[in-house]
Amino acid sequence: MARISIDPSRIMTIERHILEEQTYHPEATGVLTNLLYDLALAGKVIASKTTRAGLAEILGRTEDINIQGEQVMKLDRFADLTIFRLNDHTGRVAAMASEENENFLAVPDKYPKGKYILVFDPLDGSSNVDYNVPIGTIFGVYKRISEDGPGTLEDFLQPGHSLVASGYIAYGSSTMFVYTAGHGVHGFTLDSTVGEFLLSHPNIRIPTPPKYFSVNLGYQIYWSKGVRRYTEYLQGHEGGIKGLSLRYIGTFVSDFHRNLLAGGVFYYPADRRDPKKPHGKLRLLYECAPLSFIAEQAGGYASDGRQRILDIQPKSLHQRTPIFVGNRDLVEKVEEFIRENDS
Ligand code: P6P
Repeated sequence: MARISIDPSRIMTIERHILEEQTYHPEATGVLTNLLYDLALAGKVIASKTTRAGLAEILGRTEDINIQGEQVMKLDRFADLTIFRLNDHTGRVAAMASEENENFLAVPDKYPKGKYILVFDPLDGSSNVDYNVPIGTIFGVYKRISEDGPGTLEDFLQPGHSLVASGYIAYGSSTMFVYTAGHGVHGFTLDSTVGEFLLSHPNIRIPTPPKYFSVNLGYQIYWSKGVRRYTEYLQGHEGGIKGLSLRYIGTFVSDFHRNLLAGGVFYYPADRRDPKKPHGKLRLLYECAPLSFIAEQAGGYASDGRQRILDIQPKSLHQRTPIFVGNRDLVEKVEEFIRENDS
């Protein structure tokens, strides 16, 4: 039988990779490195539950309704608590904010406060849990702007271009941890036999030509004229692009991840269905900005249709924004359609 020679030096764990990344930051003290380790650990813990949701009595809904007006899934709650508890005592963060909590989460008085701010969507796509559809976790890390002591609301209201790191964990056919610390995008796949995330996708760049477009066509009649025209362009009408396939899972992380690796554009535009949500459904702080940082680090671009997502100055924790993200030329094209067709 042919011998399989594995060069152990080629096995790059996420811990070793993050440590090497740290060399890009001479001023680094290792705190961000350790914060990213903690998030990778949270990913392993959450992954261990998502693959057994049906067996671990964490399938289904709690009685709670979150700030978004959505029913909280048991796995949502588990993921939210896991990330909070892995980070509340380490002295690396000054405060945290998550989709599941109306106000930001203070670090308990008894624990030291650190220099970073952590924002996260603990379980993106959780409404899909009961149907065995892939789900994910999204996170973003900022440096605090308040001096010291407990974090403040202003620490969170920073534009995405101030992010020092961001990433996501995709719980699908395999569990992947994808992150950037400002020097490219790197993907790791969980080898559950050894419990390690191993480097599987170094230096991810969004490929061209793109293969997919991802949008919920069910809402097409509610979109602006510019977005409807753009969608026809993507479908090949009148001089549009030929050959794009439509893929839409209904989990932002999963749709984003596929387009990151295969090329494509994901969009969740503003629509006129719900006057209470004139800016679409997805949240700026802990969904759109972190993934937009990833997209730009991989050579792509993200816009709300008129401006760069990473330049938007947040005004509140749960602020929503329309988003178009993926290959730069595809995203710049929608800005053109919106300029030409929408007031
Ligand atoms: P719709 C999941 O509920 C989510 O927040 C994102 O992960 C996903 O992209 C979007 O909503 C799907 O929304 O309205 O198409 O079901």
